[in-house]
Amino acid sequence: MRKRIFWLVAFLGIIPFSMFGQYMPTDDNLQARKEFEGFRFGIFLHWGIYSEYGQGEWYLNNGKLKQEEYQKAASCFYPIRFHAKEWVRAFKDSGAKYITLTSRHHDGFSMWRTKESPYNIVDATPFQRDVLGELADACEEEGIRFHLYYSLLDWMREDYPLGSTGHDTGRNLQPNYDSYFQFMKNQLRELLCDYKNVEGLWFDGYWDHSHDAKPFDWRMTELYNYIHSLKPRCLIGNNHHIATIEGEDFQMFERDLPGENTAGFSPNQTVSQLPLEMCQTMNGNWGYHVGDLNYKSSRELITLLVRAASKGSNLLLNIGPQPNGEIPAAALDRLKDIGVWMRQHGESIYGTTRGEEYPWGVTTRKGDVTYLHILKDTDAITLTLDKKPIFVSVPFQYDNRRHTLKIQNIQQFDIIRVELK
Ligand code: FHN
Repeated sequence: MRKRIFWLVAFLGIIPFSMFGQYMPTDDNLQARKEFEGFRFGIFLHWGIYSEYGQGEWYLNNGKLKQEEYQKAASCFYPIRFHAKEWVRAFKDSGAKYITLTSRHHDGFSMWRTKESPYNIVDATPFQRDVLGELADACEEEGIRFHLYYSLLDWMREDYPLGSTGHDTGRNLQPNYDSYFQFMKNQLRELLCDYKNVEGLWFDGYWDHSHDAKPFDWRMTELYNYIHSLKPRCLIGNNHHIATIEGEDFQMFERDLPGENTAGFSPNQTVSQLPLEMCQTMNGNWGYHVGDLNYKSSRELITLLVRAASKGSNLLLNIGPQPNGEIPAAALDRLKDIGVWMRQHGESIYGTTRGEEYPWGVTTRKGDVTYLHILKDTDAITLTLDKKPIFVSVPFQYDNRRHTLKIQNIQQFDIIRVELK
């Protein structure tokens, strides 16, 4: 009987669904998701003491370095050319609407003034400046949304239970997930409470325990609940390469468009109804790599942005800033080109919903408007529409009987606006 009354009350909506252990995003959170979805373009920043080695952010692991040697890089981290405002203005001019900065990567180095570890940018470097705080302020001033990357795995801490990476750093392992979990909670509280404009958290490293003989319990839902209790509108995403976990607010895909698996990270990743984001590097590395000048062209990056939007996804485009505090010139050039394009064609990207893929390219949508992005070399296209067009931005023919729209004399990279009745 008691059970029946419980279900009746629940059915009438008197008991919040959270009592069933299900995450109920607040209105604020849903609004933040909607805005995030509309942004379509963000900048990912992998910056830390690893940048000094110029070998990418995995150098501690890949170089089989001992932690005492590796962390000496902190004592000479002095990015004399770092100007948060200049960075953020360059990102804003590119048309990006948010940034995601590595607050702490797998090497465990914190890019803010944390009380939880002396291994941080203020206490361990001669620079002594809270670069995360400076970037947070610059974003606030420029109206750019501020998100943070946070590594769940740690190659330095003794209490982190060893996973599949970071075996050679020479630490005296004393695995204790309770203590490590508390450390993460304390750090995340600092990030959310001391920096008021942190609107999103991007977790990474979950996969470090995917091959454990005994399944590892990261206690993600507990962590997510804690974060949402501190800041209900904070958007949480996790680069775990699996289906979304209860409590997440957006879903990300590494080096692949949602539903694709060319990079091999997403064989089991189904596409959810949450806002989507794909991340990709401008060259081949996330962190600064002195030997990697293999940058994708501006045209390739714009095409990726268009294809992401057509899948209903944001593009989080990565840059690995240099140890001297400069954004690599090749990255700045591409940002400028993307900015020029976005100023002209941004309406076909921002605030759009997913479209379709065709042999000649893709579409994006906004209400009754469809944008045709011609991505391949084509002379003419024919498209079947479900409604009659009332406006097409180029000369066209419409067959009323077959409901087909024919457009000729087109060129690669044209964007055609089609408005339906
Ligand atoms: O190991 C990290 C890597 O360094 C980088 O941060 C990327 C970004 O998506 N995520 C991890 C690899 O999956």
